[in-house]
Amino acid sequence: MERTFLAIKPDGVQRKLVGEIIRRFETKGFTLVGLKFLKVSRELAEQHYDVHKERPFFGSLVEFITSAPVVAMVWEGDGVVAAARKIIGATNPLTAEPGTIRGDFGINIGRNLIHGSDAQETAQREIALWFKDEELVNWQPHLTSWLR
Ligand code: 3AN
Repeated sequence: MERTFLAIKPDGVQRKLVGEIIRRFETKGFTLVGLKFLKVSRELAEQHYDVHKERPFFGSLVEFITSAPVVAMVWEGDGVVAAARKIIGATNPLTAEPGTIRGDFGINIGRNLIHGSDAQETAQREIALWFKDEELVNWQPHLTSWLR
């Protein structure tokens, strides 16, 4: 079953948007299989954002993600990687569509509330980086047959 990695960034936690953000994935019908609240180490931040290490904003990105706690999550469901990116919206909250998380709650590209894996391979890499196997729960909600 397809899985994606999502992280509510420090701004989402500070602004008390954790419940609102989780609600959007829950009510859409995806299944939560991993969840933790943590202060990110510099090492984890640098590994997570490795693809951006040559970009001018890499330093501030690492500073920001390590500055305060985040909510790390793994969600499961058919097509969850692409669907979560749609629910999240475009990278720049100013141009993200209304109705998306970033479109509804953000104005600043450096404070865009949530991270979501951009492809299935990235999701596998990020899930393995953030979660141990035993921290992920293999389960199916009983209401599955009403959704699919
Ligand atoms: P997304 O999070 O939509 O996949 P990426 O992967 O292009 O976007 O960028 C990763 C993170 O880097 C973004 N979530 C954002 O916080 C930050 N970022 C991207 N572009 C910029 C930029 N031009 N200035 C500052 N921060 C940026």
